[in-house]
Amino acid sequence: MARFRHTEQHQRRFRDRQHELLEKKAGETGAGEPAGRDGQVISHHGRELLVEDAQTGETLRCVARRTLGTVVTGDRVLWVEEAHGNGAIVAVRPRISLLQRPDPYGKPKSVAANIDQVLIVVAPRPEPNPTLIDRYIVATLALPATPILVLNKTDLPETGACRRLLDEFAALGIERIETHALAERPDPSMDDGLDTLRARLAGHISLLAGQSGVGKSSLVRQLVPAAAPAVGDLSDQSGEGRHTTRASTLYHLPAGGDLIDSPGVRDFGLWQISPDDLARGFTDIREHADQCRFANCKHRDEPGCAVRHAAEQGKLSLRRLHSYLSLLETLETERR
Ligand SMILES: Nc1nc2c(ncn2[C@@H]2O[C@H](COP(=O)(O)OP(=O)(O)OP(=O)(O)O)[C@@H](O)[C@H]2O)c(=O)[nH]1
Ligand SMILES: [Mg+2]
Ligand SMILES: [Zn+2]
Repeated sequence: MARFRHTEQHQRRFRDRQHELLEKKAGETGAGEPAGRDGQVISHHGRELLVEDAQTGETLRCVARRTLGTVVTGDRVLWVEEAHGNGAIVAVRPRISLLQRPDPYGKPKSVAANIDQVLIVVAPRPEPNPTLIDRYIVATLALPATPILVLNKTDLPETGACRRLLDEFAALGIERIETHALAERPDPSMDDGLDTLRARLAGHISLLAGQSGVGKSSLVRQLVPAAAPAVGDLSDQSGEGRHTTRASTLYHLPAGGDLIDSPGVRDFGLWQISPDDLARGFTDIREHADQCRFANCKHRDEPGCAVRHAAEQGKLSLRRLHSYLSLLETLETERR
């Protein structure tokens, strides 16, 4: 079978067709095809999607028409029924945001759509990776969305060291919330931080992001009482009692808003980030850059560099500066 090629003309035609479908009211027909019903993608795993019908709240498995491109958890869609009770997504509503990262082959991989907050979850164990946090912050601000740092597993003795590590992000003005996500608390008087988190999540569409094992799914279980792995859930459970999340899944919060759990990452690369986007994620560096001798100072080895001077004096984290320089270098190589 000849592979279907998406020429410019084709893509334009499909965009027009999508537009036409979106303009129609549900149930109306056009060109022999039902306009589709409104829904929200609540889980995706590869090409398999779970869609929640906007009216009935029922979920069904769907595939997306190939011509639509990427369809991802959080997307608002129009779908039609197909044989065997499955569905097909025929149109995707315009998004407010789409978080993407490069896959190992350098192609964009979509994480979630329409989010306005990213909870960057870290824990004393597994050991945090500060440059991963740097990149999450840059990608979140570029969406644009609000990053929030969540320090989970505050019951563990290494919490103090973890707190100190996160202090270098304080200069960015990013909120930090400390949580404990297990039902049994070692000390019942200890604040589990969940009420603070609930208040921040209400009315927003938030993504839980971070390394595997930091407690993202455990937080979901505390925040969404009805979140026990739903029937038809696309996630899968690995052996040995570990429940590594395999699919991004959206949950409705009791106080309004949605929370998306995503599979843990080992790494998070930046996708289509400009040097300006990068600078926005490093305001701690930008703060000193005004005083550099040269307006176009790159803070590498220029004389009179106020940024390096600040780092040497301990007014700026040297690790953050190195991270910024290395990310900038990667961006510049990619753009060449
Ligand atoms: N001590 C302690 N353990 C926790 C806490 N929260 C979660 N855990 C444990 O940490 C382990 C990993 O938790 P998960 O919620 O599956 O982590 P995750 O971030 O969803 O991991 P992935 O799905 O692989 O990305 C489990 O054994 C949890 O019981 C906490 O606050 N304190
Ligand atoms: Mg998980
Ligand atoms: Zn400089």
